[in-house]
Amino acid sequence: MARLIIHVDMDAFYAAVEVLDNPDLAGKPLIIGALPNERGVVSTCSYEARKFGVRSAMNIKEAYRLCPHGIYVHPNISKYAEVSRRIHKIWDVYTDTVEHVSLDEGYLDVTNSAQLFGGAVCIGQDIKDRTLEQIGLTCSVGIGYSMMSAKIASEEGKPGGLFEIADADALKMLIIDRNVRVICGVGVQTAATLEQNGIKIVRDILANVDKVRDLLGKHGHDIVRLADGVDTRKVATPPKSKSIGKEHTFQKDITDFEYLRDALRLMAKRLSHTIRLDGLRCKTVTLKVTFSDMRQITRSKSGDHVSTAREIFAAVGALLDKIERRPIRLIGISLSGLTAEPTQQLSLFDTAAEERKDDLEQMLFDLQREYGLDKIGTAREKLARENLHDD
Ligand code: TTP
Ligand code: MG
Repeated sequence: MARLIIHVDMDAFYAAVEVLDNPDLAGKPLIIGALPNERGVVSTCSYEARKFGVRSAMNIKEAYRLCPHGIYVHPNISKYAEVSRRIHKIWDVYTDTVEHVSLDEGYLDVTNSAQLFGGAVCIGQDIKDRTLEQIGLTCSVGIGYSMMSAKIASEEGKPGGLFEIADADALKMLIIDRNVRVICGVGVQTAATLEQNGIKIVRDILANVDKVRDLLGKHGHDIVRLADGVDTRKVATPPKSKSIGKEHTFQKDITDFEYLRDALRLMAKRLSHTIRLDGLRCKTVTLKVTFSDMRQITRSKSGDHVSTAREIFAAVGALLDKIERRPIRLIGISLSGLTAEPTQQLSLFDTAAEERKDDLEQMLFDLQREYGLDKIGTAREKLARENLHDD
């Protein structure tokens, strides 16, 4: 039986979420990433900014040269993750087989459920409508007979479209004269190797099957199959990630360890928020540090399962106290050994005072879940937030 795969990809995702929060930004060239006076790159930009040639991963200085009148905003990953969770809930209505590729992109295998909803096109249209009504954002939907065809279809309809590629012949007709990069898994390096051997477009791959296999071995074999429209990869709900982390590269190297503690406090809060929204706790807390000479170290602490910001910060703060006091370029935290929080959580602390602090943190967490992570916090956190932004 032929498969029915849907690929959904949000349009200008980070930028669109920022517009949702501040409608004055609508219709303007909006660039999310580093600010022009910082070192860093563009995460994404609105379609208005793309008209000036600005692109994801472009150096921010180059973006500023192309679009000096653009509005430059730091990314706020926890905000996008929150929106992403709501988007995923819409997709989950149509099938149990969903693969979340990133915050804004996913595959749905609707082979068995399409009939129930009036066909794959109806599901695609429904997803677009609901995403607009419930979240206020637009997405592009591709329908295909395989993962690659669905992905190419969604790109075809970008922004805001719905496009279908019914079979291998339709796919080949569409991509035969496109650059080899259109094939999944053909990155810059592979494309360069192929081009050095006179293979620039999909048609060249199909006309030089043996050459591609000789040049690239097993990878070449896969590329030939994909170029021929054969893609048997299955949509797979990946196992929950076993670790989660956050890190920050400073504009200037930092020697003030109190400042570093504030940075860690803020990261601990954000990580705690993320794992608690997923009902998780962690066994190991790791501190990652890159010194000004680029030497990198990690220090870990394992023990009782923890999930609150206070517990995570206590672990990571103690690790920070033990490292050399030298200028630091990057600092980060990762949490591993993630497991589901038991419903009946055991008290991790003995004294009543500490339990009261946990109650307070729980209240804060509930408020933040309701009103947004950055809206509620202490004055100290506000200060740290003003100096830091998510990478
Ligand atoms: P994309 O889906 O590649 O880009 P997009 O959603 O901004 O725009 P569109 O799909 O309409 O072309 O990536 C999703 C988000 O991932 C994007 O909003 C920002 C982030 N991202 C980066 O941070 N760096 C990158 O290099 C890329 C490509 C994306
Ligand atoms: Mg996108």
